[in-house]
Amino acid sequence: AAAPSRRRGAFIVFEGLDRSGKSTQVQRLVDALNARGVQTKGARFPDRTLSTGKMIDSYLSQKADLDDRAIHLLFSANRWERATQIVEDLRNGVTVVCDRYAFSGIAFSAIKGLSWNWCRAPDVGLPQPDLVLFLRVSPEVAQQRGGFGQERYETSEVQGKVEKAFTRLGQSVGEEVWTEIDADKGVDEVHEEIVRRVEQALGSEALDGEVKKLWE
Ligand code: FDM
Ligand code: MG
Repeated sequence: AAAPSRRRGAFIVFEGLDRSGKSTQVQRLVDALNARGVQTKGARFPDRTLSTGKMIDSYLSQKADLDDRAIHLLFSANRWERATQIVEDLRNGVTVVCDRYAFSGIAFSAIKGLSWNWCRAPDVGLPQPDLVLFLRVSPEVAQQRGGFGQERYETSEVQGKVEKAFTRLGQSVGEEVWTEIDADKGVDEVHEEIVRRVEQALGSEALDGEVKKLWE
């Protein structure tokens, strides 16, 4: 007799600009899902604890300079360092909620003038998210939430360009995966909206099948 089928976990990715509330919402979602018995783990990229993450951290904190292509490949390698673990968790029925992914990778590099295809290539074949929640915050609300920090990319010029790149990326994965959330609203309201969207994803037939590969 065939083994009883068990649904895999969902791979849920958050993307968004600085001050969009990503980290807060990732934590809220992980807690809410675990509280209702959906076994869930959080993840984030860049993962600064990995070996590639140390170099990325020096670059972001402006302690080191790196060629645009070199840092791009490090960000991608940082995801590949974790990819096997993510797939294993999903297969074991664990839902993974991730703060940033390959979409940030492409957006932040493409705005430097690197070609779209070149930027996408190293991430082709990574685990494909079942759902991407793009937290869209207006510049006015982001401003009210506090000023920029000291890291690279934390300027309104970069954030404006990255926002345009994200919009284009959403079109490349399709609206059944990419969902925009109005992140100007309060934390609780945004959380409720996210939970509604995640419930749909958790009910999807896709979780009866294998984890797909991104852009393949
Ligand atoms: N970032 C993040 C990239 O440039 N490429 C990537 O692949 C990823 C995942 O790193 F400015 C940028 C986006 C952001 C910076 O991210 C650090 P956090 O979320 O603030 O740690
Ligand atoms: Mg940051």
